[in-house]
Amino acid sequence: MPALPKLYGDIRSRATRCLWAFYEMGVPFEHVPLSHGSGETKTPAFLAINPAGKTPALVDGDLVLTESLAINLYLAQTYMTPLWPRDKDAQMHVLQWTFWAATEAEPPAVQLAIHRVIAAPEKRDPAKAAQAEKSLAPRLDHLDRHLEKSGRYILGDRFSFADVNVASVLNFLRRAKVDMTAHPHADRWLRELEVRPQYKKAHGFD
Ligand SMILES: N[C@@H](CCC(=O)N[C@@H](CS)C(=O)NCC(=O)O)C(=O)O
Repeated sequence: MPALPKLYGDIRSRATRCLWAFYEMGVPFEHVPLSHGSGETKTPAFLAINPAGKTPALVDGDLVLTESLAINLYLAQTYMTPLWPRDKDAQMHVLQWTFWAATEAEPPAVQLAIHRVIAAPEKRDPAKAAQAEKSLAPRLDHLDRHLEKSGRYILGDRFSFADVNVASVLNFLRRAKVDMTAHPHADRWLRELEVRPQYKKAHGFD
């Protein structure tokens, strides 16, 4: 029997993005919950998998893959889930929104998360948090306007990897106390995704 795909990274890391993807697809996998804060990602054994010493990493047969959102795109295409559309244009829209998440949304989102949620209180810089929130606002406007038109999900009626990848980057907004009243469609969409059982399982909330 072929080995199961192996995902490295614990639930306090971006591995949650890939855990969520696995649970949504219902594909069996092996979870190796390495903790990035404890030196476990800097051992020779793990550095042989990801020389950058970061999680998540995926090993599937001969393939070794890093970058959380790329892992999700690989899973989507390899395991032929309904979350990966068959239509080429829709597939390109999943890529478009995934790149948007990585390049437009994630840099300010991570700054905001660090300075409002993740760092020890004495290490948080309120000015940096405010700057990140300001930078995020037009991006949230863009997503909000899109969701106003598209409807329930990013691709319209169908839940897809566009939703998983974008929401994975923005899912801490409520914890960071971002005021979402100017972004009601994005707010509604995030709240709906966060109550999915697969989302809760990936984040250890179940
Ligand atoms: N762009 C990468 C970021 C990976 C990353 O920074 N992972 C963090 C955990 S969320 C990590 O392993 N940090 C350990 C370190 O930087 O040494 C991805 O999306 O996978």
